[in-house]
Amino acid sequence: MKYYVMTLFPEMIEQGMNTSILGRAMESGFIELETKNIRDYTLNKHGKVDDYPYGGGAGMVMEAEPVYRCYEDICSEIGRAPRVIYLTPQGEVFHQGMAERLAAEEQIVFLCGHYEGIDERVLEEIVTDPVSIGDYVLTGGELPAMVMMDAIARLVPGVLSNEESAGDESFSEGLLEYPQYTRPPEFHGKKVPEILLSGHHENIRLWRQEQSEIRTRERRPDLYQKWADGRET
Ligand code: 6GU
Repeated sequence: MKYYVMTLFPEMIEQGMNTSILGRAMESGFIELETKNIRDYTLNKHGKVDDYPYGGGAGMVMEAEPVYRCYEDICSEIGRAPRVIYLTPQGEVFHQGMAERLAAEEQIVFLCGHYEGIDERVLEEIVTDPVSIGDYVLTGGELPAMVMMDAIARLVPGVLSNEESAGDESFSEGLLEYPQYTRPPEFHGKKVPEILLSGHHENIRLWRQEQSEIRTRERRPDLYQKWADGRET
């Protein structure tokens, strides 16, 4: 998987992606990352990337030309028109199923906006998927791009070890994950559920399944309903 990120803050992306499991995945070559500084694609000598909005109003709008030239550079590197994800609160809300589909792509281009957004005309030409990460407003698309890259990377074969593996977790079956415990057997007077110490694998499996269902019903009734509906059909 190769990620391209078009941004005015490439250091932010590179800093954020170099640690932990993602850093390791990049070192071992399962994930590649190339950031493109949109400012490098301006034609004016001051590197100006934004201007006042037509029609007035607060803030600045990112100009179409540098974004388009940046996009063309990436296209010529890849040799075809790639999938371009524009991070915007106006996009479809990101979810696990989307991460699973995107994990099958060879390259993904992320376009991060700032200020009051990007000139609509270039978005119309290059964006294939506008995506939001939830119903709240952030200052730019960099954090959302990193959220998506993290969620997608861990589904790319080789990125997680068997131990870290992506089977038993929240959402893999449409339910939240069951509670986990480690030593000591008692903490602040609270004991680890007896069944987990029993060594009876089938009973443990059933208990965890039940805990997942209870937890999902209580915390995410919307997910629970979907799961319950899917189980019937
Ligand atoms: Cl993708 N961008 C911004 N700026 N804010 C957001 C978002 C994206 N998703 C949720 N809030």
